[in-house]
Amino acid sequence: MHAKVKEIGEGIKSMKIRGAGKIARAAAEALKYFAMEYEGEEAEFQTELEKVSNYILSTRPTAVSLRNAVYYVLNRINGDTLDEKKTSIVKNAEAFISMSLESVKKIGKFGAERIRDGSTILTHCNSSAALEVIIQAHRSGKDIRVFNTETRPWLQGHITSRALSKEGIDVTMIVDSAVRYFMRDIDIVIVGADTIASNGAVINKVGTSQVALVAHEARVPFLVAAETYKFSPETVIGKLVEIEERPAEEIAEPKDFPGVKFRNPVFDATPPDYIDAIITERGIISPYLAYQIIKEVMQFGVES
Ligand code: RUB
Repeated sequence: MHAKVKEIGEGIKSMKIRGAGKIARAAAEALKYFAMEYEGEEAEFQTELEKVSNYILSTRPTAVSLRNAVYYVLNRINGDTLDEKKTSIVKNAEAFISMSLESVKKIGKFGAERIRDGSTILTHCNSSAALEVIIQAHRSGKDIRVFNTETRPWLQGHITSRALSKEGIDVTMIVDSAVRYFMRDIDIVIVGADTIASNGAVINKVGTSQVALVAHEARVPFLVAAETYKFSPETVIGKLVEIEERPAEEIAEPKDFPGVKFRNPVFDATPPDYIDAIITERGIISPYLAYQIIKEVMQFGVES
């Protein structure tokens, strides 16, 4: 396997590179490096490209952004000669990466409009898109406070707390199970997404659906910040979103608990009924418009 591709693949598997947007951009970058540095035979290029793509696709199962990034690059390859194809892959990968980064900025801009001055925001896990909304609201001069969950077992909440504190935002970290206790102090919840299904269900870090349920009970608006490449064309053709289950060791040391079984699903699905809006780079939409987004933006560009 190509060294840089392997490094990126291992980075995604080990979660050194994590978050649906970052893994999508890393996937595009892996294909770019492969194309740039390919020195093999022209006749073997296609087979090698497929191997590399399949390897990248196998790194993590839940975030559709990873697959959408790979198909974005592959479906737009043009040219007849090897050099033309290689150049086209590099161009496509770069176009995906800049589109992705611009989308996050736009989401931040649109989402920040929804944050009222004086608000207390709750977020779960570590989402660059959700953070961008919060940070842009703060930078526009709004006086905000944030509560963020520590996010067991991987503690992505630590990354969130540090990032917000570095921005000078008033941030309080709480344990995941304290969400209902604090919901009375929260004005708005903002989270990210790994995948949005055609029925508008949002798949995000495990615990998101509990946060949504509690917000729904307390009538606190629940918003999702997600680029449109997190919408899943695969779900239109009947595929279910695979929920990644990670090793028990992330929860505790199993040998210290003889006879105890562990389960560690790391994502869950929040039904659209609990979601007030999804902030995309194309605007703020109802979760029930998911099918429309998939149809227009993704053009069902799925390899089935
Ligand atoms: C990360 C997670 C994030 C989404 C969105 O899970 O659930 O909320 O990926 O993130 P993990 P972003 O840590 O297991 O990858 O907005 O940065 O794409």
